[in-house]
Amino acid sequence: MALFFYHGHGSPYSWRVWLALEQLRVPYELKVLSFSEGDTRKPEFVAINPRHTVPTIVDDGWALWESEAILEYLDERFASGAPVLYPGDARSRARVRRLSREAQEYLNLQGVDRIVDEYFWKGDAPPDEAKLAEARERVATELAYFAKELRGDYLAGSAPSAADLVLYPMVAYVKRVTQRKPESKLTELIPPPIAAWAARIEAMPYFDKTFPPHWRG
Ligand SMILES: N[C@@H](CCC(=O)N[C@@H](CS)C(=O)NCC(=O)O)C(=O)O
Repeated sequence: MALFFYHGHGSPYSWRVWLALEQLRVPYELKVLSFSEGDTRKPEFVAINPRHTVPTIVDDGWALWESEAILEYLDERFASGAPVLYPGDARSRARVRRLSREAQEYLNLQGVDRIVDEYFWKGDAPPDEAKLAEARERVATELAYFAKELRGDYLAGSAPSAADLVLYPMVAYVKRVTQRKPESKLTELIPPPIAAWAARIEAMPYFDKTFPPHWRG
């Protein structure tokens, strides 16, 4: 039976799993859910995932949600030979988990998410400049931190690890916010090593099809 991948365009959580499926060359059937149509809340999807979130996978009839759990599962189930997304010995693998958590906790939740909230989720109210400045500072600090964590082309060596796939959509959001709100000048916060790292991920042969279609243009 096929592996079904339930995805929502623009979800950073779901994007990381799509990149992982491609990197691991897992055969899958893509099921795109529309947030605006409320697809995640429809009974047929809630029956699969009671938390009604993407990403969700259904592998041979078995459902799994939570992006980081999915990344670990995919690596254990589909990487042939050695792990790909969590490579190396116990310490290297723990480091990938640490970096993934740090990207989520500090860059995303304390930085990018707060900026997105200020600009896009307040209706007609203007962004709170103090909150923006604080979140901007966090984004700058975290991007500089991750630049120092590069080990060769990627965070864990010569191929993207789970940590790279978790981090990438956040950097894409930094670019997307700047595209929609040029006054934010967020891309100025991306240090050259992270810009070059992002360009390497964007050059992956599978990257283009994972790019949110509504972000183009
Ligand atoms: N912790 C979850 C977060 C997933 C999540 O929040 N997904 C959002 C999109 S970014 C979603 O599916 N929201 C739809 C809903 O809650 O109905 C993960 O890592 O997978």
